[in-house]
Amino acid sequence: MNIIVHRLTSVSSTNDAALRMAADDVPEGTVVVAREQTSGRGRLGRAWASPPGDGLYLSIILRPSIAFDCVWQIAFVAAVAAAKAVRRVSGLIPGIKWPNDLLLNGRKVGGILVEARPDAEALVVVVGIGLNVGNTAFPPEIAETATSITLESGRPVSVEQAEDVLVASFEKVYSAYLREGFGLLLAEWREFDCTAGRQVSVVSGGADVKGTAEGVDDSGSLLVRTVDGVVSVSAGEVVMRE
Ligand code: BT5
Repeated sequence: MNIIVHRLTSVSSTNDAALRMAADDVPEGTVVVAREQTSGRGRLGRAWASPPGDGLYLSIILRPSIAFDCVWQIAFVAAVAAAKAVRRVSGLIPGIKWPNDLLLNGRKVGGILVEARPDAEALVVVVGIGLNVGNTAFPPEIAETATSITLESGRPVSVEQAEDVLVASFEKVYSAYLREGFGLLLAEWREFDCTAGRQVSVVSGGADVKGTAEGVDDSGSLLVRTVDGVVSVSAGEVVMRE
């Protein structure tokens, strides 16, 4: 994959910019990085706090030869790549909270938003990754749940350094996934899984599944042992209970 980075000072969302560029036939490996996002997006219409200065906001354009119904695997690829990058720059071992939140010491340090468009020729996938790098404060609504690499590690990591490590990590993990398949990647994902074994409550399509998380199955669904047996959850929000 040939990496070409486009740097923007400010943009609504790097995913929006990347989706627009992808429609113009830019090659796989094109990366959009912005210093700030004015409407950074999370999943399901949620916002991603994206102030200028201390956060990394980037999107990578991919054109993988995979079926549309395997696109969720790319979010797992991104989570493993980002977890390895955070481990490298912080010296700490991050956790992945299903499906793809990145945590340091139980607080959210990064998030992943994968969006796909079935193009006329081939599939286009945009992988958006947000990482809190040097942030020392957060908006009140996430002050209790968010953290940054610097806050947890005490290391003065720059956004540029985090970007370099993250892009290199993504390139490596993504090409291994294309070469070796999803099995190996899932094994790596499981090594970072911080949900397994925990008491969880999963809100999924209006239902609330409570029990012990037992990891993910081969289709990326979360397995929860409830009083009625093991339930497989394909989408939802996990709240970890003490
Ligand atoms: C995510 O959504 O975690 C995906 C975030 C992806 C952001 C990147 S930045 C580059 C690219 N361009 C974009 O526009 N987006 C991507 P979700 O799982 O829905 O989590 C959103 C929730 O995380 C919010 O509702 C808040 O509770 C919390 N949150 C928001 N901003 C945060 C931040 N900077 N750090 C930690 N938590 C945050």
